[in-house]
Amino acid sequence: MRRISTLFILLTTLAVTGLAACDDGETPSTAPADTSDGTENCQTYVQGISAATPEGTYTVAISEATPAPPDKGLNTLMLTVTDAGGNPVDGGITLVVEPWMPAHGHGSTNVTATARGSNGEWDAPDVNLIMPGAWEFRMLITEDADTATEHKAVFTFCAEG
Ligand SMILES: [Cu+2]
Repeated sequence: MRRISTLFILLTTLAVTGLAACDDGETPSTAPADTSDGTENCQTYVQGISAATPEGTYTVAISEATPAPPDKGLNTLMLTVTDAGGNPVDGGITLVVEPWMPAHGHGSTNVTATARGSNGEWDAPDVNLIMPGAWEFRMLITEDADTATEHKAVFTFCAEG
């Protein structure tokens, strides 16, 4: 019983902390109920924020986001991909952005990014966050030479709606 109570308090604390982290000045209590799940993982968006795939094979940075921070509706991202040595990756891979809402177990539409051809820059337009709440931005990289292996880097942002 004591163990259950402790777990409950811990989870409650995490939820409150998550909401506070997503607060952009608006009153959290006015947020719809469906934004209260999964928000504990939300990151604060800053230009250039980056995430690495396991083993650091690739690092994906969000060099530009429109709107910034990402929000409900259509989001356009300019991504920068580098390899383990920090070198820009301009080809030889397929980069797909999968929006995913872990609290509800659904996505929206995957977006295949287009390489600009220099500086490791890739465009991912129209990443559609169809509802407010916590969204994972899953960066799925497969190499042309090994399409069976998926390298995944993940950001999580709260869409305020
Ligand atoms: Cu949802």
